[in-house]
Amino acid sequence: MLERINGPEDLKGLNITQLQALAGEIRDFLVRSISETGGHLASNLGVVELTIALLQIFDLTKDKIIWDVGHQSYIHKLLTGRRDAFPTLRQQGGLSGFPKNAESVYDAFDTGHASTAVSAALGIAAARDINNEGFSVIAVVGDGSMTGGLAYEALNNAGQLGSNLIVILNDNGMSISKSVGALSGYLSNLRTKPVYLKAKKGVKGILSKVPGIGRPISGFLDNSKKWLKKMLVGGGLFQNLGFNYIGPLDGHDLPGLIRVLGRVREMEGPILLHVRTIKGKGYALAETAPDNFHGVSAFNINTGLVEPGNHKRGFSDVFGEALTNLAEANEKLVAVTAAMPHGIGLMPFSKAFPKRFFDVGIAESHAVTFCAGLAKQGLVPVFAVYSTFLQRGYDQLIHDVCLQNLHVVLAIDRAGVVGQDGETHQGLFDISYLTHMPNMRVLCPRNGRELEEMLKLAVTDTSGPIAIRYPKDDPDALGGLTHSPVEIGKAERLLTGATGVAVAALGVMANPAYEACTRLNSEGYGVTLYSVRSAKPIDRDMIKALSRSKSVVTVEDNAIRGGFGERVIFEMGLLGMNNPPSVRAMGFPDAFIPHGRRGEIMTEHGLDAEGIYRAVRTEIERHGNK
Ligand SMILES: Cc1ncc(C[n+]2csc(CCOP(=O)(O)OP(=O)(O)O)c2C)c(N)n1
Repeated sequence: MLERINGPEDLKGLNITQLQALAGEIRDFLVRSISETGGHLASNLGVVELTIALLQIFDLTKDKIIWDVGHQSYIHKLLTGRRDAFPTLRQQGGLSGFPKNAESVYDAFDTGHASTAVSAALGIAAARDINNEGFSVIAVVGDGSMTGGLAYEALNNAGQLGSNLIVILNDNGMSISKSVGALSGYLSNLRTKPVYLKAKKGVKGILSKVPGIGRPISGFLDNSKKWLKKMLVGGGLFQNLGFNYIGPLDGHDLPGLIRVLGRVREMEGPILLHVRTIKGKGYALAETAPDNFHGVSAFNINTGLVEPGNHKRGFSDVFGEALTNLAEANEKLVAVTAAMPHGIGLMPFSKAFPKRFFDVGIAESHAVTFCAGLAKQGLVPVFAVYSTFLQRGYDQLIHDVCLQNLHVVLAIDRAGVVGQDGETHQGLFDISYLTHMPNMRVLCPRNGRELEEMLKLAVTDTSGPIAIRYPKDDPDALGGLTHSPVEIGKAERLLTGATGVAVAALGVMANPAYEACTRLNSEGYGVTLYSVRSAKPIDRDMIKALSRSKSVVTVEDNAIRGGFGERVIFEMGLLGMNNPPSVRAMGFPDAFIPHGRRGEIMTEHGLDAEGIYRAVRTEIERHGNK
């Protein structure tokens, strides 16, 4: 049946039995397809029925569904004409793993970061009202994403505006790991509570108190009192925010979902439909270990094991082990994550020091200010966070951390190109958004050993905030090459050549740059290479030395705008020289970088050894250095 679905209109004629069979086919398809390409499996297996029901009831030529985070939008993609593209999922030029306007008219809003859907949906609904248009707007939000403050700002505003808006809370009790916090406790109470309405006089009575509920609801109540009565119990939090709470509903009961959504479509005002789902539903291995199947590399369907070669020890592992070791000797050291204990490498720490470990939920802004509070009282908080998600903490870093010069340590993982998650997840802006903050220091290790040293420095140097940024890459690159002890504000000169062309490469970019420059030097050129470990403070001796060259090549895995290269140009400019060197800044252009493998993207932008070799050689040919 799946092969006959080429757009949402093809679903409309199917009866319940056919739709249920389709759900089974979709699960088979997803498991098979994702086992080959990798991707977000468990979240999608949980929303098969919900997606079918949504596409059955709503008219996507006008109605808008906004998938929070968007990692669970695979079925939506599958049923809106993109089935054949699944073998290309998350590959360069292929199907994106997240909703993309540019990919399909059925993708109403681009997402990737958590907790944005209600805000976006409310904005769309408010515009619809001003424009006198008529369509439904549905935000589908997971319980994990409901731990993000932005979601509550939106609920609060929605309750006030009273616009027609449907929020579907997809509650599987899981974020990537188990959902955390008091709100998750609240939801789990709602979820497990037997649902009766004995105490309430009548559903109509309740609804009539909710502003914006009109005739259509009364009509359907007469027909469906029984099930609705059951579902209107509880949800006090959402009711108090001005939402009409309905649920909890079994998210795998397709007829039930279709029936309720059909009614909900006719209701007025903000509605919160609470749907219980099972993450990983239908694939036993994912049901029992949904966290392992949240985002997976290619795996063996029978064993669930990742294909050999797909799991390598990374910087996150080095960080996690090093931090745990440091915490043995320093009882003030505490670790903070915003819902990413596995990905960020904090599992060993959380087991060794459960009392000094905080998972604050998907709440990066809060995490930063929480760390400021911890630091204020003399603890040494290490907030381990992906570069892209720390963007959420920009103001908190300035206002709560840097302004008071608090000793907060940021361990910024997934810096640079992340790869297959695409635009929303690339860590290409951290150098730009951190280095202009007064008091902030930013270190960039070239390999795992430098990361260990930097971490030790960062937790012991109490003079202010300090960030260490590292990518999803091999921490053992150029393992044989020894390095001098790391110093804050100092670069390391790896190669010394004639004064013509000098290369300054930031963090891990020093590895391909080293390969490129040793090749050039073996060809008889004399290129100087700096491994730049400190993006801020920048090494002024290095700047002076660079300024004596004819040409400087900077290499970074950050956006060039506001990045390291721009900084080198600026610092050399400050020296006020008559004949400053020309500068070629290599890095990422002023554009969003789509998904693909990290290596492929680096190559495409000339940021591998070959690309750097060619760029430096061009400079040599232009300026002479033989
Ligand atoms: C701001 C932000 N922080 C962290 C993440 C990483 N992340 C992706 S999905 C996810 C868990 C989402 O849980 P939930 O919303 O319940 O969806 P589920 O996968 O359980 O369906 C997290 C933490 C993110 N996408 N955005």
